[in-house]
Amino acid sequence: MKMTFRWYGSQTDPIPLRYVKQIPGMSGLMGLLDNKAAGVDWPEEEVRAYIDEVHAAGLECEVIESVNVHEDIKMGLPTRDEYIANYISTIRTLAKYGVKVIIYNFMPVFDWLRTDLARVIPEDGSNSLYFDERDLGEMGPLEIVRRTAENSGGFTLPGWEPERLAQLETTLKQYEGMTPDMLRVNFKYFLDAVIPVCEECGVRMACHPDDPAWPIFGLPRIAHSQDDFDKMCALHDSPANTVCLCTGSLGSDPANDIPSVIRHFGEKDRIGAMHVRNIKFLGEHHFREASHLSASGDLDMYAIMKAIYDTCPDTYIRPDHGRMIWDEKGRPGYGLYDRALGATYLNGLWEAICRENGGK
Ligand code: DNO
Repeated sequence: MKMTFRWYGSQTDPIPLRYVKQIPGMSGLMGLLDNKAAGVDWPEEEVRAYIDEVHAAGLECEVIESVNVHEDIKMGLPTRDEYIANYISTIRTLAKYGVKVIIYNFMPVFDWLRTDLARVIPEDGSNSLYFDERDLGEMGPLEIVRRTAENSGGFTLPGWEPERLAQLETTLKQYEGMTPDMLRVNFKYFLDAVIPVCEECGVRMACHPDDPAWPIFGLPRIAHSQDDFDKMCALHDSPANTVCLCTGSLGSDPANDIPSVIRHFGEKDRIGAMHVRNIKFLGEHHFREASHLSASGDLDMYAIMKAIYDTCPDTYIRPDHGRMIWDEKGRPGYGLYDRALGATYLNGLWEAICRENGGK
């Protein structure tokens, strides 16, 4: 297992890379260029500059996240070929600089969605990302976008590129009538184009689950259960077509038994990377994010780490969203302190599991 950390680049991430390096056991990053609109070809000089900076800090950069898929690809419009060509060019550039896994998603319009980015946890005064479907109904898509932008503290948020969301009304209309199976046909078209390139240059695509793990605003969603990911793997069967198994996104639906889903895809060698975090269920389609500790939420982090150990021990993982603690001001979900605590806790579980099983 390689422990990594998400970092947004020195332009917009207030966390210096040396702080990341100082977290015990941190091997490298799950990086991103957070100023790239979906569909653009990532310029080689920018990729090189980002990765050089990471290497100079003594960290690896073998995983890149949020190479976002243009809506025209998801909608299957004729213009998709141009965006797929850009995507392929970006894959080749990233591979050239040592990237082994690319994390992306195939969610129409919205990447992840919350109804509150800083809900206070009454027990200890910290705050975390929160979702209540009842609030969503009252707000509607335009209001939720407005609020999310307003409450982001001035930080860019992954998957919330202003260029894409500016088209929101039009895009939502274009998706009307699209069924999950129709979206899957477009997904296959994309995978058939990019996976052979990945095979050729030694990269694995890792698809992030829908977050939360059910359809929203009537949009089709096709990545929120084991069955969905089985279908995704079958669309283009290849070791380069993998899952980014995000425990918190899939785990927002209690019907997804996360350790068992990890075992299922780990045994088939279809886990490209893992995002590991815990959540606390508050009711039907209602949850908040918790500290990584099992006792703080409803996911069994020991069972999760044990499933990784047993079935995909060489995967990349990162602590996912943290709470805001100790009065830190930072990007919602991506402060330093709670993610560092999370990484340390997960490393502790890992050491214990290795020892119990005769390893180091
Ligand atoms: C949210 C993240 C996602 C994820 C993308 C990958 O915090 O986990 O933005 O990186 O869905 O495309």
